[in-house]
Amino acid sequence: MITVYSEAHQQHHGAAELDRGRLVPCVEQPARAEAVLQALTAANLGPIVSPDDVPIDILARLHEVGYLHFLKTAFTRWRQVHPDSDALPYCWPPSGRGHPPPSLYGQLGHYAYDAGTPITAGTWEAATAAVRVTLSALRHLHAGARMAFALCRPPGHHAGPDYYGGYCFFNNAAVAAQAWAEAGARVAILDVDYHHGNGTQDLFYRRDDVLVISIHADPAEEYPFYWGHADERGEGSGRGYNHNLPLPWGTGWTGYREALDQALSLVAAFKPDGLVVSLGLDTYAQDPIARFALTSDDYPLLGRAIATLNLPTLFVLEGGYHLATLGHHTVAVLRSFALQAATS
Ligand code: SP5
Ligand code: ZN
Repeated sequence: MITVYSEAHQQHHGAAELDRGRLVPCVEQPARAEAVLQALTAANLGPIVSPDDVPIDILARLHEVGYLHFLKTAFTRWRQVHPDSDALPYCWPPSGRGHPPPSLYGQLGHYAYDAGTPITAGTWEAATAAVRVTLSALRHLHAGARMAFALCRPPGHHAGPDYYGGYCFFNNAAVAAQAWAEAGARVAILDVDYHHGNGTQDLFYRRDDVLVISIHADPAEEYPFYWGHADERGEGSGRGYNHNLPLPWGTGWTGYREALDQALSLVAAFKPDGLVVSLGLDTYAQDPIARFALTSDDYPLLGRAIATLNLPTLFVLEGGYHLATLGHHTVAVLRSFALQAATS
C-alpha cells in the first residue's frame, strides 16, 4: 500500500478551542499525524511518499470563491489587530446567513459554524497541502493501485461549500471524490468518523453521481447537531444518494457492525467504480471527545469488512484523538484491508 504524507501539516497548530464555556488546548494537533506516520513506518506497510505538485484548482469547483479568498487572507487580517492569538469567531448570524459583512469578525462568524476551529498562521499552507496529499494519493489509484492512504491534516469532512468547522477547512475526501468523478468514475464515499460528515453531505446533496454514506453518533445528542439525521436523504436528482446511519452514545462493535453492513450493502447496490473512505478513528472507546465503545480488536474487522466491497479504495484520514492508539488503529484498518484485498 502507498501512503502520501507531507510535513506541511505541522504549520497548522492551533492553540485553543472553545469547548462548552472554556478555552481548552486544541485536540486536533500535529502530533496526531506524527503518531500515524510513526506507526505506519514501524508497520512496514509500504512506501510513504511526498505529494506531487498537483494543481488544486479543483477547490474552486467544490468550495465557493469568496470562501476560499476569506481563508487565504483571514489570518493576515486578524494578525494586524491581534498579534498573539489565532483567529476565532465570537458572533454568528441567527438564521439564514445572507451575505458576508465587511468586518473580519462578522466574516469569521459567517464562514465558521463553530468556535473550535482556529485559523492560524500556517492554516492555508497546511490545508492546501492536505488537498495535494489527497489528490496525489488518488493518482496512485488512477495508476491501478487497489488502495492508497492520504495521511493528512487538518481533516476535511466537516468543511462544506462555504463554511468551515470541526477542525476542517477543505473537504479532502470530497476533493478526491470530485476529482475521481471528473475523471468519469462513479464514486461512493463511506464516512466512518465518529462525527457526521456534514460538509461532505452538503457538497453532494443534490448530486446522483457521488453516493455519500455516513455512520456516526446521533446528532440528537452529539456534534455537529444540525446535520446527520436518518431522514436527510438528498435533494433533487440527489434524492436517495445520501444516507445517514446515526447510532447512540455507547455503541460498540455489535451495533456498529450492523450499521456497517447496511452501509456496505448501500455502497454495493450503487455499483461504484471507486470508494473514498473518510477514516476517522474517534470511534474508539477511549477517544477524549467521543462516546462510542469500539475496541482495538474492532479496527481489523472494519478494514476487512470494507475490503469485501472489492473496490479501488482511497483512505483519507479524518478524526481520532487518542494519541496513544491512533497510529495503531489506523494501521490495523489499513493492514487488514490490504490482507483481505490480497486474498480476493
Ligand atoms: C474531524 C473531527 O473529528 N472533528 C470533530 C470536531 C468536534 N468538535 C467538537 C468537540 C467538542 C468536544 N467536547 C467534548 C468533550 C467531552 N469530554
Ligand atoms: Zn470526528
